[in-house]
Amino acid sequence: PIAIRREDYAAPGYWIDTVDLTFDLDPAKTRVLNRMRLRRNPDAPIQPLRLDGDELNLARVLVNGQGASFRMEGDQLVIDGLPYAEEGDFELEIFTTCCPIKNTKLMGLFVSEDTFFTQCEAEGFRRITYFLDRPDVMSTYTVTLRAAKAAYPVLLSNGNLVEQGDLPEGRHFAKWVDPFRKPSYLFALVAGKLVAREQRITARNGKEHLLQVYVRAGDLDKTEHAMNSLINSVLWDEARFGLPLDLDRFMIVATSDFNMGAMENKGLNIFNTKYVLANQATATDADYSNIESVVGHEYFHNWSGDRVTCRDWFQLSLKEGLTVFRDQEFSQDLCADASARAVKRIEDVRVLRTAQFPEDAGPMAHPVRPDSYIEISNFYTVTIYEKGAEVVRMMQTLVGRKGFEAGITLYFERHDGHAVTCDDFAQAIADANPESELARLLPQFKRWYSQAGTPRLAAHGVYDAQNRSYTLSVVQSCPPTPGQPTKEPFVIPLNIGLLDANGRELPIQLEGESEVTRGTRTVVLSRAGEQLTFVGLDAEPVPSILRGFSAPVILDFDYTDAQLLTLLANDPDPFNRWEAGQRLGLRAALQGIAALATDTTPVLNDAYIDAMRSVLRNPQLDAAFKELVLTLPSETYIAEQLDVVDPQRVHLVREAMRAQLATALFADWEKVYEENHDTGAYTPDPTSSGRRALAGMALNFLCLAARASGDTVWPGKTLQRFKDAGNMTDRFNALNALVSSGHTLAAQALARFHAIFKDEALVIDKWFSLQAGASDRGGDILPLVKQLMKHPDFSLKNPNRARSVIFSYCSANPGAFHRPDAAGYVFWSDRVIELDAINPQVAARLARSLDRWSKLAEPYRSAAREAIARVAAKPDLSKDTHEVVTRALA
Ligand code: DPP
Ligand code: ZN
Repeated sequence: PIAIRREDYAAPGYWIDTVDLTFDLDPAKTRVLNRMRLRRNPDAPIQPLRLDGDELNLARVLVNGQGASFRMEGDQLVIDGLPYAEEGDFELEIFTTCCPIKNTKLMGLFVSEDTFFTQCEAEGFRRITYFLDRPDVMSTYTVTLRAAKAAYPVLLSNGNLVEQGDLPEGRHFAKWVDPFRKPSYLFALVAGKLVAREQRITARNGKEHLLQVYVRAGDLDKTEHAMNSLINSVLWDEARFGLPLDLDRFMIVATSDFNMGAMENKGLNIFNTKYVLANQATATDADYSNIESVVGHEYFHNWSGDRVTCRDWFQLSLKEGLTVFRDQEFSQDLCADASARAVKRIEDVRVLRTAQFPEDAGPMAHPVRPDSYIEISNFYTVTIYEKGAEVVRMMQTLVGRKGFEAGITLYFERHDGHAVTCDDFAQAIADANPESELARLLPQFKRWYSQAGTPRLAAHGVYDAQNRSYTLSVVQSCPPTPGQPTKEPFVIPLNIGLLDANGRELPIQLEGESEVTRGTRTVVLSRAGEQLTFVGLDAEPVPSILRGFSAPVILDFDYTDAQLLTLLANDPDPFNRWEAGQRLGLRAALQGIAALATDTTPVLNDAYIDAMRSVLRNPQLDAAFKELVLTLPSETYIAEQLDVVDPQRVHLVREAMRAQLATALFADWEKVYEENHDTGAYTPDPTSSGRRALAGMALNFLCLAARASGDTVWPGKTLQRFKDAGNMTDRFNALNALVSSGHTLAAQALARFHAIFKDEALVIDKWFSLQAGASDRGGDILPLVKQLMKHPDFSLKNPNRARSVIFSYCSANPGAFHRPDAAGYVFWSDRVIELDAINPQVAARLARSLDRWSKLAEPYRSAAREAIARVAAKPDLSKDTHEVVTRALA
């Protein structure tokens, strides 16, 4: 396979102005007639037309109605001797067939539960017809769908329905016209037996729109939350950024077979059922919150993605980073108070640090705007999405919220209807704010797009009693990443506050400044090393640095335990308050690991336990925030802080810490449970979901403590809770408490859970995932995972189901996966190879589980390498998996 390089970008030799597609839908043989009007791009060299195709059967090619001479070069259809520009545009007609029922890759046209769906991003349209399948070729689409009426009563495509009717032999048709020009990756069709929840809304500008959420019959009762999220999204984008819905009709359709979370096809978003279906009996609070984010995300793409798209796939973060930022802001703006907003921010940062930081430190590290790829599907990553969103967030910090809104307005004014670059975006934000630090430092700021790796800030403070000043030295660095041995300094907006020893916020005055400010100050770092001197200080302050996580960096500061306890108890910035607790927990874990603690050694000191008790008892803090503070850093996050990782040791120490928290705070957990477990009639709002989360955590610790003490009261109560729960969150938390404490009652609860929900695929995914992700005790999880794969409900072909078992084990359960006997790695390589033959995208994702193999201690390291090499040696590996494993071994 060859690498595609960003620097090789060239505009296409032809433009495709209109596309007229006619589908005769049949699962075994779908016929596709594609009539296009093309013209030469006068700005490109004269060249043959090369159309992309993949797994198509070609029947006919006509140019202006005449048979044309063409040839195949690999997967490309090449046509020479086409009319030149001066002869005007020309018509190209291509007739192909494909086989949707055999399409297990779920790219292009596929069948899921007797319904046709498409997925075209990034390069799936070429599996439907020959095309210039690249995002800078934008066309107007007319689509006619023809199918058997009884089997496929609903026929959908992008845009507006202009005609429909019956055909002979029980068939019918529908014709759709999308008024907006779009790249091929935004094309979609759906055909099958579906029902819709509908809602008409009037936007702020008075225009009426029809919103529809299509699902299978029987699932309509699970669409209310998705619909409400969609309505909120429409209203929010108009209110916050002045971006209205531009279509008469906006449709969401759910499918249970989907590689991604969802897809923003113009006017016809296709969703994984996981991000649509919810009612209180089947979905948890986390599901509700994810649905809100993903519905928002795909809707916001209508502007940041569809109206303005990417010139090439290297610019993917142009739409994804921006749209993640927008969905994060949306979810925060829906929060009723500052505490709920902070909780959302902490959750977002936690994802970044546990998933993106390791990516940035591993073999797949790439800049937010990559320079090359073999398979673009591998670059739908946390770097492009979450780090990309942080880059946008830093721009907002640098220009202010109003300035940022002006920048967004300018961006859409300039680029509406075009395929553009990350540079275009940054330029628009800067140009709308000519006096800002962003404008002043723009070329340097854009290193966030070009340099991979997580920057590190080493900060150190010195108090000068004589001058009543405090000098903070900050040195930034960034480690080498593949292909980038050295890095230049980044522009880093650093939010800082200072507290006195009693935890009160101090006024801030930098040396040489006349003004004194209160609260948080944003300082913009741009040099490798800088010194910040704060004056007017009667004693050494406790610095609260990187408030709100103002930049995606690692901050090293030699805090004393006492300083961290002060921040944990007092910092007015909730993010840093949480962070202080995480630092204390991490410190204890690292000490325990270095000291080779056993599972009965106390790892947490009294000060830490007391601080956690104070947090739990603090009436000023919300339950959701308490739950975050009391959650220890994950095994993955702890492992990232080590040069050499023994995953079993990390697991042992973290489990010991959990056991200690359970026992030492037993009385508090009882009280917390009593106070929080009754949240009344179910609503998924942040306050009541926070209380459910904290009650669930309490139950978990109570069952864990019971395991140590032999108490049977709390496990019994937990089982009862499991049976009586009025919503899935409480039910699942109770089940989880029994399973994760390894209690004998877990077995009957699991059996009951399966029996109740056997017809709810998304709930059965949870059932699988909980077991495959459970805490390992003596190597018991791998045999269980193998058993689960033999369960009649298991299927490797359904991505959600495969993820629920295999990914929950290989990617989300390090203590069970990294076995001294290497059996976890052997299992992994077998599954990667097996999946690769079915669905390369899912296989390549699984292949990423061993990204960090080179950090492992022996015997894990050699065994992991051997497993990767075994996959790499397999002939006929997909481009997707090949790229991941060869990079891992490089
Ligand atoms: N469907 C994916 C997303 O919305 C890719 N565009 O992020
Ligand atoms: Zn997206």
